Amino acid sequence: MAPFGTAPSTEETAPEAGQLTDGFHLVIDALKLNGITTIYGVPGIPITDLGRMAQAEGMRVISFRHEQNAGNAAAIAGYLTRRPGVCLTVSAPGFLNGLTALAHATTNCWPMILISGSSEREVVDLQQGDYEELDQLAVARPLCKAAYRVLHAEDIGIAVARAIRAALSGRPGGVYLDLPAKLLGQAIDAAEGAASLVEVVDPAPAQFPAPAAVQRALDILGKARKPLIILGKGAAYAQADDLVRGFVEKTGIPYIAMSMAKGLLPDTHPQYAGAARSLALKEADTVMLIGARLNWLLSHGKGKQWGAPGSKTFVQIDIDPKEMDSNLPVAGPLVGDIASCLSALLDAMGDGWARPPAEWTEAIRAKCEANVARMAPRLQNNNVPMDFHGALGALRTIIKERPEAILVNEGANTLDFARSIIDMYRPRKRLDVGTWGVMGVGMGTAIAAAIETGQPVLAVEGDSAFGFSGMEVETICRYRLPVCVVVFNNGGIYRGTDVNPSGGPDAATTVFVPGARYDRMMEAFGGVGVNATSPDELRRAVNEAMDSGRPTLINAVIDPAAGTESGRIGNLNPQSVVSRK
Ligand code: ADP
Ligand code: TZD
Ligand code: MG
Repeated sequence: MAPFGTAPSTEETAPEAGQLTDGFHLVIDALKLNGITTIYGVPGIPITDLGRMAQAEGMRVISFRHEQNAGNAAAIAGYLTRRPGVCLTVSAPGFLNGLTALAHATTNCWPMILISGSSEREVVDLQQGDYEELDQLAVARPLCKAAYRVLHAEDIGIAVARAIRAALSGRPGGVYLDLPAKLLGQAIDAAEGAASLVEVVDPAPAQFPAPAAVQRALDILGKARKPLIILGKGAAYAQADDLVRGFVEKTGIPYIAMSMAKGLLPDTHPQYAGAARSLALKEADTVMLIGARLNWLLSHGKGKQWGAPGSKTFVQIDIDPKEMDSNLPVAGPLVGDIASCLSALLDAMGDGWARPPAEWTEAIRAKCEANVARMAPRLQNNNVPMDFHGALGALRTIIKERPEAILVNEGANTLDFARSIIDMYRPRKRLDVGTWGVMGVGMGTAIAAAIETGQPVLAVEGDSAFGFSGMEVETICRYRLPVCVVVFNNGGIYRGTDVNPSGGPDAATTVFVPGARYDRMMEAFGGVGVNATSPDELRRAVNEAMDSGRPTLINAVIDPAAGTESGRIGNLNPQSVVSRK
């Protein structure tokens, strides 16, 4: 893929005098000129022909069964490629279906552009009741980084350029682009149209931290007796993998990785403190956040798991200056992009950097080894029905043997157990529910991962989580994608054992049809379906799927009683104070 600013101009010869172009073609040309070659979406009025023409013009147009899944695909495509993922939808309901994903992308700091067709302004503003009428621009605005509408064909070039720059610059995020139906059919002189296109130059410019900020951060780290680094998905997004490794190794500081930062350095790295997370968070005196926010996923830096209040000094690298002091004071703020900040730190460190006291690093090492040894036998169990440890023990080996594969993961117990059990070995290979913990990202994420990377995908899905986007197994089959979905079927949300407390005939609120056979959904569309009841069967079926590259869904039968309420975040459930008999 050509970097921005170097994309070759379209090879077509210059338009002749009198030749026309239109809004449809200008949108396609503007995207292509900026290296955007894939669109995820759902067709319909007024953008059906836009999709057809984009395909005719050589773009990859992936049609989904629901816009939310197309949007989730675009969101993760942005994360994986550092180029905005594009989702294309119809007006009002299609737009709203895509909007959840746009908000999700913005929350996760991923570049994405939602392009929706819309009704004419004249009708919308007078509320005259058009087909699928909605003031989409107003609705989108609070949910994304920027929202633009284009009314004239000659403005399409600049609008697409603005959308790309808004999505990628500074803290990345979602952008909405509103294209009224009439715009697409507007004709203008082809030469004028070609001249109106804009190739964005350097949309995510390097942002260097001030030397004084670099020195301040190093002074703090140099004084630390028990330092800890936390790598977040911002660091994975930055694609500064060598610098991250170089910095971590040169400092000698133990590190933990947030969920999607796992594998940025291999989880088997000697400085990885993942298996000693509790000890490391509690005991550390200095914590350096690299592309990670001190949000709920880190309990805001507060509470028992963080040791005594005020016991930590924070250093933080983030591209967004407002992120500093968001939850606790940051003594060493480093505002800039991760690559620039880390190279500045490495330069300023020189050769004489003193590694942290061995007492600290040894204590963490010992704790990791003890915890790993304690867990090992549980991961080898071959129980029937399977528990989470037995099933995930099998998948853990598969990812170890196939480190290039992409792991998609959602659910509650299925998510929490997989995150801690499955080691990752390469950057950006673990894709999950992100900052909001959204159920339903699974199939869109798996599809975009396969399309954007060409690597095999293993999607490990809770049965509830899978249900949110399950119809996209047809999309997986239609595009013949190398995706193996494993549904952890425990018959419900958290567990499959709840009963209706009223004693009435309705099912309990958290359970599904017992003994469901999700594998048959895949067979309905020509894919491979397997029912696996033991870790051995599961291992065999996944290996076969990964070897063949055929779309596969494995229904992994999990003990309905094996899970816990809300997985690891049960403490976030509010407690009722009323007890009624
Ligand atoms: P995690 O969930 O893994 O803890 P978050 O999504 O909370 O990660 O945090 C990611 C952070 O990374 C955001 O605050 C974002 O501003 C920041 N970020 C994203 N890209 C870059 C970059 N290129 N350089 C520096 N910071 C970045
Ligand atoms: N809706 C959305 C969009 N996101 C959510 N996170 C939820 C609802 C609530 N929710 C969770 O937080 S996890 C979960 C839901 C519905 C499903 C858990 O069940 P599962 O996983 O089958 O996917 P386990 O393995 O049974 O715990
Ligand atoms: Mg379940």
